[in-house]
Amino acid sequence: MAIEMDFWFTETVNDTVGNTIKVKKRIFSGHSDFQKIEILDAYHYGRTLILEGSVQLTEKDEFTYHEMISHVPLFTHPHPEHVLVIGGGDGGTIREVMKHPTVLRAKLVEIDPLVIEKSRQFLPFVSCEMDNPRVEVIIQDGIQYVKPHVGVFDVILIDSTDPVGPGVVLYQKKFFEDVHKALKDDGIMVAQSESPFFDQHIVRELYAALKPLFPIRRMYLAPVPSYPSGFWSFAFCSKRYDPIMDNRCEDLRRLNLSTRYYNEAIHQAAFAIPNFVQELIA
Ligand code: AG3
Repeated sequence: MAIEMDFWFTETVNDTVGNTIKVKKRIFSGHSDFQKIEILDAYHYGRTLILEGSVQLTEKDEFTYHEMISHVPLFTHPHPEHVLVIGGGDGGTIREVMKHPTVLRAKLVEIDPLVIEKSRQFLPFVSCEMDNPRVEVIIQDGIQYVKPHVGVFDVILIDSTDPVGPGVVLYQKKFFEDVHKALKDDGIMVAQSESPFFDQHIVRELYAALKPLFPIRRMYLAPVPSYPSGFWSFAFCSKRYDPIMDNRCEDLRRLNLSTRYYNEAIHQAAFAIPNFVQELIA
């Protein structure tokens, strides 16, 4: 008789800390040209996507991350039409972008085709809008993709992994210069910016790199329980519009979007930053 062993997955956060979840079933495990990809079915979190040992999303809590990376900039820009998502091959960010009727065209540029393929196959709750006719999925290195573009996007969302493996270059100054150039004169960029508890050097360096480029820079926060510390940050960078003064909350009320985390009060409150985090980004 086979012995059922308990199966726990641990994300190694650092040398002395880990995040552990109990797994019901392994759905997929494989290596692409870029990284190790795992999809697990966990008891508490449901379907879980893991890249290079780091949890990228879970069925249970992906909504906070994907709603916040998308709606905060899209409800700040007065009329976002052309949106670029770099990374995010699972489709969760694009799903939220598609809730905006002003968006005519959204491009999803993901370097790893296997992430897209497996998300379509096993994570329909995030990949569900990839076939929307307003979405164009492009398999390419985001760095190379943005380079030739000048002044074409209203909003660019950087839905990257941690700065390891293929994600490293997405934190470098040269890349942000190219992103800045690819935006229109009133464009907005948001980049996921890691945990202010665990990734302090990354947060510090990232915000320092953004400083000379964008006149308006603000950090905002959201809880993502399955990520290290459960306390996640995003870098809001803008050429003209301020997320607190210029938001379109009337439209949010009018559109009656189905969001589970994001709302008018959260839009404002997310920009309240604790003192120890302010020190990191000063
Ligand atoms: N991208 C950011 C995930 C960072 C998680 N880090 C970690 N677990 N150490 C998420 C992509 C979802 N579309």
